[in-house]
Amino acid sequence: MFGQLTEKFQDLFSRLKSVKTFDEDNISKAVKEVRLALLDADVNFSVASSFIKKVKEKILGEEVLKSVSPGDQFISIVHKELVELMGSEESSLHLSSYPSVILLCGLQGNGKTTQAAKLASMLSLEKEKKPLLVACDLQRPAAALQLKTLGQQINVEVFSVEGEKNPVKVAKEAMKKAKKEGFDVVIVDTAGRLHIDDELMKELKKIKDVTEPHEVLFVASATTGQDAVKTAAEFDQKIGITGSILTMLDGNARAGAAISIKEVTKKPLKFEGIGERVQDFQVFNPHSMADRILGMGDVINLVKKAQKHIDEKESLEMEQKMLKASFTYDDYLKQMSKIKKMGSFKGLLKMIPGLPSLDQLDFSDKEFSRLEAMILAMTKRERLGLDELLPPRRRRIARGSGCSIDDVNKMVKGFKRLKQMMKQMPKMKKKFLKDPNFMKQFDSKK
Ligand SMILES: Nc1nc2c(ncn2[C@@H]2O[C@H](COP(=O)(O)OP(=O)(O)OP(=O)(O)O)[C@@H](O)[C@H]2O)c(=O)[nH]1
Ligand SMILES: [Mg+2]
Repeated sequence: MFGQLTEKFQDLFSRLKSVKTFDEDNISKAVKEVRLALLDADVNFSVASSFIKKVKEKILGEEVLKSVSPGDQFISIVHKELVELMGSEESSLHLSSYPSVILLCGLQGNGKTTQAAKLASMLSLEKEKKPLLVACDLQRPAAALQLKTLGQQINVEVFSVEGEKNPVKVAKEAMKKAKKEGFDVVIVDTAGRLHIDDELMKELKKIKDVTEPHEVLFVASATTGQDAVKTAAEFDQKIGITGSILTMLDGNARAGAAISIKEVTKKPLKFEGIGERVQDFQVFNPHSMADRILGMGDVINLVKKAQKHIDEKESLEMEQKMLKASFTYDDYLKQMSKIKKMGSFKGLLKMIPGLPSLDQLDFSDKEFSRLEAMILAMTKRERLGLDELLPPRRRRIARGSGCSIDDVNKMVKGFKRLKQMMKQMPKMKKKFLKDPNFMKQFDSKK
């Protein structure tokens, strides 16, 4: 995600592994590297300076723990400080009276209209709210149509007034409609400009006055780094924002905005856009962001994604099975079918860098049918792992499922790998925090 910055951190961390003790000199050098890496990633200058000052103070003030190496302590302090800088915890939406209003603002092309739809979709699917999308961008003739198309996709009503030139009037009408028809949340999409101008600000202020929003979210593109942060601060001064949404994190993103926007505006980052599709949207989590910046993968969002598809009771049962090492072929089939529903398994695993290449576990519909046929061709005892799958049994399974012996061997291998990987999952992140090279050992086992 943050390419170069993450590489620089990883490089520094692996060099710090060999440091036996910290002294003023090597701490200063390490901290200087962090500072340069942050500035290169377009982090606000004063944010970067005060960040490294804090890191240095913490390292010098930290009790020397015998059990933890200096390098590990350094990584853990940088991680902790990054999390704190980005707000420590997830920040929820303040939605109170009915209807609650969310006003989206920001410069042109940063993703306001798309995030309006993403937010509406999240609120209706996950929070069971009834949102109304409002087209207050009357600058671009196609803007209302864009919102309507998105609304149709997600089954959310879009309010617009054909031929109306004044967005304030549209906003007023929308509020009337929302109150009358019992909408829970009103999400107002507004016009963007290339640069901040007075006219835009006046218009936004008026829309804000008539809608009295609970949330005014500034939509910033992560590709613009510090510029986005400066613009956010100006919007905050002139309009008053309650938080930000960071978009385009899937592309050539720079970490600058993610790291500094909260510190500069003193308003939390609430959501992040990670792609063009409506579902490419998630709550901003400072821990997950710090993990991604430092190259520790995105275990938090991986688990969240998985949980959306696997109900809690089932996942708890599965976890207990893992702990007891009683994971069976039946469970394997169940898991594979869930994983399949989650989308590309490979894509999900990419969130955890350094994880073994699990190409064998990435499968097409046809491969999944074969897997199902093979497991169904096994006896009950075999599926429970009570009978070892020796060659004669494997040949029988191959015949019974119409697959080759090679397929059966691959299936058994895949099962064993998943079983082992799942057992290690909770430990992985902990280990990784201590040793960035930890994951590399798996690569060599390919
Ligand atoms: N890759 C990527 N593209 C995104 C994301 N969010 C939005 N887009 C795309 O970015 C382009 C601009 O998004 P819009 O939502 O139209 O931006 P806007 O701020 O409403 O633009 P204006 O109305 O012109 O001010 C569209 O092509 C979106 O599909 C994201 O998180 N990642
Ligand atoms: Mg728009």
